Amino acid sequence: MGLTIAQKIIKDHLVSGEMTAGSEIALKIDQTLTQDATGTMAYLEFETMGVPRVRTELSVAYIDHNTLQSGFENADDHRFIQSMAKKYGLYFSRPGNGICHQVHLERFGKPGKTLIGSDSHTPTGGGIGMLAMGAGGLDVAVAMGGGAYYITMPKMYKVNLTGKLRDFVTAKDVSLEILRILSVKGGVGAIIEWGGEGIKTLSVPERATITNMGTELGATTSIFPSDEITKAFLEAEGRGADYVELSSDEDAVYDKIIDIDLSSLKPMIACPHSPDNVVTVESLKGTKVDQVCIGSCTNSSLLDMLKVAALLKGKTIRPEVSLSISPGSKQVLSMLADCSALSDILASGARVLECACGPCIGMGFSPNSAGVSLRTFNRNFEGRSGTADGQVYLVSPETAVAAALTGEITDPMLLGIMPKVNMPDAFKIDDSAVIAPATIEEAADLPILRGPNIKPFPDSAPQEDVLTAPLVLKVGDNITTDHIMPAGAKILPYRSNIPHLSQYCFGVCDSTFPERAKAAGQSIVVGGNNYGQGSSREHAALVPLYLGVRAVISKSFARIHAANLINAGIMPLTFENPDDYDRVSQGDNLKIEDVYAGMDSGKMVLKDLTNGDEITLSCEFTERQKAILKAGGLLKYVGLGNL
Ligand code: MIC
Ligand code: SF4
Repeated sequence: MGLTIAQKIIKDHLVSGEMTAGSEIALKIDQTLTQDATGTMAYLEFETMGVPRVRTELSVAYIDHNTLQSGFENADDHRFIQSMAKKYGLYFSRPGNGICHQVHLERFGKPGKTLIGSDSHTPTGGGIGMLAMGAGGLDVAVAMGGGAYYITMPKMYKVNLTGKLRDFVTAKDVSLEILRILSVKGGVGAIIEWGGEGIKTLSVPERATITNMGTELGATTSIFPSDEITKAFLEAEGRGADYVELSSDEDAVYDKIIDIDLSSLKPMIACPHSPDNVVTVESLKGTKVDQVCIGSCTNSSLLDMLKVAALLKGKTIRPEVSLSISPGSKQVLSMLADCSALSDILASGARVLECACGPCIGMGFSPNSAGVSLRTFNRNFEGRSGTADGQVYLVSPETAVAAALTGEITDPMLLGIMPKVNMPDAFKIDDSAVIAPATIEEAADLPILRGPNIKPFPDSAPQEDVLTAPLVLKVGDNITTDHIMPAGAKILPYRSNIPHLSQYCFGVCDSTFPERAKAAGQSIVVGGNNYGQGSSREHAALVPLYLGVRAVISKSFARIHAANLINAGIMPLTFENPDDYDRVSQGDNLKIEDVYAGMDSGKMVLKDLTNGDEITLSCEFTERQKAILKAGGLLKYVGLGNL
């Protein structure tokens, strides 16, 4: 039987396990990346492992999220990460150099290699045929230390593209269309391979937009073949030597095949507050728009920005609309400045922000009260923009420009003729904002620079055989990590200060949760389907751990979050019968006996001491996961000699 692209890379990197969907596999990791919002914690964790230097082929520490420095905290964290990078053998991408995924694609990614990153949009690398996955900071720390990365062997899905996109219909619309078809949980447990004749019409930045947004499907990752288009991109980056050809076998077998005819697609838009709440742009025409943001790791490539500049050229945006543009990298910004594109953008009335995540993570540029904001980003979760009642819609750069020019949601096809924009034959290469690590000899004497905002991380306790605890919070379906541990400019500076962060935990759902959880000592949280979707932030597990949460019971979990809970020593359990979700109420006292036997049999009995009900729970822990939970989390497990 033939292999898919992902199966080929997995086979080449398999450390242990069977390549059958559903079994646990361990992979050798070639490259890692971190960003600053998850990086500080990841490097603190790495430090405790006592490994003198990273053991990957390449590890890069990016600063791109926490770039507003309204106090000492973020600046201190940047210095800490820079000092760690220098000492432990990592490349350091300075603030201003760009968004991790964009820069990694431009300068470091290699087809056929494995990459994990402490950011859920790491699958962007799949645009050049990498097996690139988002992971919790602790998993990235272990990989930096030379340990394997453990995942469940995914199912294989294939999307076959035919035809060619019409002008004003873009890769972003392809992403929104697949979200409309599959929903935010449609990719859980799967790797999505993109193929068919239609992919020959998509450039690397367009492919990367698609693999980036595969994260919103809940997929383990997404991947394109590495072909002549990949080769041309790498050559234009001066990295032709990194090219290897990669394709699936003709007789590769897929668990699901979806066909999309690119020529039939229309401009699409995701409505508040979920990326799969997708309709055509046309159907919302006339909706007034207050703000437009262009950028993020989804749509900030040179190609995107050149198209935006060409559409804005000679025009001015509506007075009632505020437009921000964040180029994805220094390379992009500098090339925009070298041609007249940057002047065209500025002349239109846009505000050019730095090359960073910015508004995407609520790091500035929050919309006005109840403001309608059209963004070329990948997430529109409630409150994420920093304005609690902000109404965020996700669109392509073309649709974003149409709204900025007209003041309302407008089908970009009405803009007339799409100016021709070409990818350059050669990108401008200037790696001066990437700082190389010290040599092993120099490294020994280098200090680590720690600011006062860095507090010890929470101590986890081994799971005991009996758990008795109140149900302190019951939430519904599709709870995101932005619900569990909100981000934004005010909170993000405390990513290395869990006690401070804890007061905001579940703030979007119930601001009284932290106090209640603390008072309970230890507690249980109950959720619906797809609990923990969205980001890779391990803070969504570490902060509940700090507040005493010992188990989360849900109808189903998102992949990275379930792993983060186990890494933190918290049990993710599911209702065997999803309808049993209705049989427990917030405030009930719950008890699980024989936890260890349950871990072995895959079933536990939940007793509701308040209403007398007994409910069967499922858990499918691997031997390693059981050992991690019994040790009190991954850090302790690693401390027992299990790197
Ligand atoms: C996001 O887009 O939600 C983030 C911010 O990039 C996160 C990481 C984080 O919370 O620091 C992600 O996607 O993993
Ligand atoms: Fe940054 Fe937004 Fe991309 Fe997350 S989704 S990495 S916050 S640009």
